[in-house]
Amino acid sequence: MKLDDLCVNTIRVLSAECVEKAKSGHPGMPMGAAPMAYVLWTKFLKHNPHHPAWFNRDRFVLSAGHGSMLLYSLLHLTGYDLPLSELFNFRQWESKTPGHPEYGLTPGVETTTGPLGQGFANGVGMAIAERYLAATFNRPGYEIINHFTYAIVSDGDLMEGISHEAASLAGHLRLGNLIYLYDDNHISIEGSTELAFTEQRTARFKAYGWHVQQVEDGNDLDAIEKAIVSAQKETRKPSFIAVRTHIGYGSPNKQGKASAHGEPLGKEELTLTKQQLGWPLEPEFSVPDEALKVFRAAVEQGKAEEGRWTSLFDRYRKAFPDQAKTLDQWMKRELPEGWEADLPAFPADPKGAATRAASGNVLNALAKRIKNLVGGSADLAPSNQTLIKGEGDFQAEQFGSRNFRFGVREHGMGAILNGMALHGGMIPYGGT
Ligand SMILES: Cc1ncc(C[n+]2csc(CCOP(=O)(O)OP(=O)(O)O)c2C)c(N)n1
Repeated sequence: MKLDDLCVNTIRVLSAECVEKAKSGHPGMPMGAAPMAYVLWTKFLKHNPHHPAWFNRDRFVLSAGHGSMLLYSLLHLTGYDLPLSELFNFRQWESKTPGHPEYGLTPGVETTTGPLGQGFANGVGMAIAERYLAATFNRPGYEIINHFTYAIVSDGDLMEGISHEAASLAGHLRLGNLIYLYDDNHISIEGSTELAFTEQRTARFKAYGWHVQQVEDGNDLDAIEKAIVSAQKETRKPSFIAVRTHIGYGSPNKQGKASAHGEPLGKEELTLTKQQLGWPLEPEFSVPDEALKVFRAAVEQGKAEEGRWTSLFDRYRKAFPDQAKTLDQWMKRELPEGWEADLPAFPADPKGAATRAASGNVLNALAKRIKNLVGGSADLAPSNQTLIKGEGDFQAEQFGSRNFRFGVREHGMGAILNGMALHGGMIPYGGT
């Protein structure tokens, strides 16, 4: 077996075996999306498995959170603190491998996903945070903030309205640092997407202003790689790469069927799958050394990447001490000294003040001192007083401005704000 195929099949079989052991879970999505995940995680993703919180890492969101075994396999294989023993505990109480990925519980999980569409919009928030921080802190020769946000999104993600709102705003803002891979497998729980989801997805994303590509064969690693390279080159549009995959790839009787979606393959079918993929039946949970070596290269690469960044940041610190101090503070989620000094007091008076007016006053008093307090409203700013006075609008090519115009997209706004907060470096707010 070619080394690349060995690596991809390692993800497939390990994921299916852990679902089988748990007697519940979703094997199909990891098996179909394994090739794109392999290419992304071994050839592109900038991350440090031994220091998952490195600030300038690429962010990766598995928006289709039910496919969590895909993420856990990747985290384990690339060297995060997620040993095989945790994978054996998949879906067990108090394990680090719950049915859907949970932020704060498992190293390397950037956001909690499972409610379809949320991760899609969280990723847009992460990309916004990156653009804001880059515009605020980067200086010629000192690109200290410059990472991508990637996600794998599914049919369910694209059906949910929240992703429509977030996609529309991402296109408007020209978030060129956002790259989404669409697991285009034509299947959801009830069966074929023909039942309820027949619009042209690629045309829809083009209309949103995204850079759209299609990979016809989800097992074509070169085509996936080329598509990601050209997505990275398109810096003025978010990228949508529709990758035609097959749910449950490798399973002779379940591939391409809804039955591969949300239940274990079954002992017999797992055996047949291993045979079809040319995988040894024993031992279970085997990770071939050659494959592990490919994945674990991430540890040294990550260390080197972060090392280069740290020395750049050290030089930045010398050249721009004030900015560096501020960024340090923002990264640590600390508030500046005296942040509360200008807070207004509202003496009791019989008539009272409108709460939105009081809110606007407080917000502006805080915003004067807390420069990473940013946000806006879903088209209601004149009424709910969410604008920061004297600041411009955050728009494409004006990424350093603090007033956000979310448009009439409340649901998207909520998840985008969460993504900005999760990214770190910003204190976002939103009003409706
Ligand atoms: C907001 C929301 N609604 C419903 C569900 C339940 N659910 C989980 S997966 C799924 C369908 C998934 O289809 P798809 O996204 O195409 O995933 P695949 O079948 O390819 O694994 C549904 C409806 C959910 N997780 N989130």
